[in-house]
Amino acid sequence: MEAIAELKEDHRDLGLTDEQVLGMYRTMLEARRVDDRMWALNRQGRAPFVVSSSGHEGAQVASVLAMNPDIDWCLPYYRDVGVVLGWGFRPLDIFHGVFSRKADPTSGGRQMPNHWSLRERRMFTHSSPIATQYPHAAGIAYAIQKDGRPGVVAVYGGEGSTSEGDWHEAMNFAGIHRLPLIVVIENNQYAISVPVAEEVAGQVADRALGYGIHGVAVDGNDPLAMYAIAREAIDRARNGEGPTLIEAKTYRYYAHTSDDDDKLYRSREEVESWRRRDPLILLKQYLIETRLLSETLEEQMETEIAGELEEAVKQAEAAPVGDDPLARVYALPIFPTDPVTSVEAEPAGEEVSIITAINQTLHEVMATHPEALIFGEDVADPKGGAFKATKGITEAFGKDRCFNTPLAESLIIGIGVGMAAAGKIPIPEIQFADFIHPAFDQILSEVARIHYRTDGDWTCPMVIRVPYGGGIHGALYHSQSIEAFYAHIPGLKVVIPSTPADAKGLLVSSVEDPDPVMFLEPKKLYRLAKGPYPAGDHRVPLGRAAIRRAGTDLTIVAYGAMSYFTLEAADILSEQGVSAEVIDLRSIKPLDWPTLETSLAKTGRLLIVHEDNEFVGFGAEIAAQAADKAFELLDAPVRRYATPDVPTFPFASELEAMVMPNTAGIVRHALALAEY
Ligand SMILES: Cc1ncc(C[n+]2csc(CCOP(=O)(O)OP(=O)(O)O)c2C)c(N)n1
Repeated sequence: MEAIAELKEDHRDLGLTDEQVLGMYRTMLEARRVDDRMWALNRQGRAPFVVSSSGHEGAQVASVLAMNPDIDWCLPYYRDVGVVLGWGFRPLDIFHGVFSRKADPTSGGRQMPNHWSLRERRMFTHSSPIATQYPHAAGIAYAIQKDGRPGVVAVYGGEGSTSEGDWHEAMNFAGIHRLPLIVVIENNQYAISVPVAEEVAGQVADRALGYGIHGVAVDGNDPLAMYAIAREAIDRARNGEGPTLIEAKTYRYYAHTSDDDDKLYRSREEVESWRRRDPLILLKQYLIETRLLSETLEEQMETEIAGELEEAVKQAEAAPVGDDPLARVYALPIFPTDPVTSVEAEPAGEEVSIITAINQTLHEVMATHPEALIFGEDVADPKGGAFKATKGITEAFGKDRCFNTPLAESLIIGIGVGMAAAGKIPIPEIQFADFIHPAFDQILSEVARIHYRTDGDWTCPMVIRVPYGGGIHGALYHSQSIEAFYAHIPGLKVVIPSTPADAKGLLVSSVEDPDPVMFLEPKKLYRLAKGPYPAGDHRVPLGRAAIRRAGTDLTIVAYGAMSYFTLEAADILSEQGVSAEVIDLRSIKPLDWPTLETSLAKTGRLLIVHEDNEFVGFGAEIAAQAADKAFELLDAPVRRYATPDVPTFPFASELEAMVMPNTAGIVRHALALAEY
């Protein structure tokens, strides 16, 4: 049997008092007992799912001890019982999560256990997809660094998470900006069953080199060595010397979760050999040798903890569950009720294009909202964006408030999440809708769900500007429509302007909205659609459609570029004796159903036009609602005119014209429907 290795450091040399090192031991012991208790509850059938932490306590508690929970930020991952106890969680808080009770400060019972968050202590919420937390941490670190706020950010994860793109993108960004960030990787040798050798070539800590940041590997089972390294890293971050990657080599003693059988992939001998290096035993040995821990004191700690856990379990198990799973999807739910019944009057203003309107509005928003930040690929001056939407903003507001990001869409959205957590209003630009897909996980799993999954504790205000759509000879990868993907996601609002005035009004409303908004810009109209730019205060409420033209024979619903072409078509239709009412949705989520229904009551016929593919396009939702809610108002079938089931769009303009909906096609479909 191997001898128990001794700890290499002396706590006094590290500036730790006797009380601090004893306190560290107590928190580690508490973490171990919490974990034991969770497993016991699981085996008794009282806790449905348990994530294990035993073995990691040294790395966890020691790193937190080196931080200041009164000013710093913490992003733990699911294995971090020791981190959250060190940060201020009570065992009761943890058990409220284990029993998924309303009082669970993390999510009110909405997330699985161990997905902690504590807003008043700057512990940011995390989810289950591995590695999404790293860009969040980088975004928080960026916000506090540029504001000159005190504090550093610590983010935690396993070695498996260092294989994910989000990890690499965040490390890259942290290195570029020398962020006050500590990335603690708890390398427990396995990502579920996959050994580290199949996950990483070489050593995790060495990966830091490629990002120009400091990287260090440490024995994570030696709490004093871990403390020393964490202390150094935090001092470095506080002194403006940039981020550190700490690889804490450790081991988990139990299976990955209560659903895992680790006997399939680890020998008992291997587990035993690591148990001989148990951080709890190592520190206990040290405390006995330094005469800080007596048998009596240890017994006293064990008894105290046992009593506390007994009480916590009793209280948590008896606590009520949440009662409204439909609530708090949005910070500001919008349910349109008053129908628009007349054509919207054009506001007064200088005639501009949509792209100019967006640019001017961004200037105004940056001036009126000092917390607004603009970032993305090529957005900074001198280029000012691929389409010039952000031209002049870096010059006017500085490179901290309008800056280029690396070419990494998931990072762009992920840092936005962190910035929003730190009180900013992020306005990221995705250069083309076609390239937003790498960010889908950040938008779906993070941006859209943060409010719901924290039971309303955190919000994620963000305006994601995305040029989209065809008709610009952009081929398959510069023409896509993406609104249906995002309209499908609870927690998001989705708006699409088609006039310069709406571009301003919707953008201002989106920036002021506490929820995340997808702001989709029909790039075909950027320079084609011209109209007045209302000076001063101008808002278009989210969830309010516009009637662009009144009519009696049929209702044509469109948005984006198709609103523009539908108006052209309506002129032609009127020459042919057909009176079309044209509704420009502007918001597709929330959807202004009352305005549609009121129009249908008048016309009895509905044609939906969009340039996205017809199959499962947004028109399918409108058609379904019409069938469901307005069946008696209809005199004809609901018809859709959209792109057939082909990737949008071929490069050859002749081919593009054959598939993309256009004015003549709208006229054709409208005539057929009017004659039905
Ligand atoms: C993106 C994603 N892929 C797969 C999973 C399923 N999964 C959950 S934990 C895990 C292993 C994580 O390993 P590591 O990062 O080393 O952390 P550890 O659990 O070992 O502490 C996997 C594959 C997930 N949650 N998210």
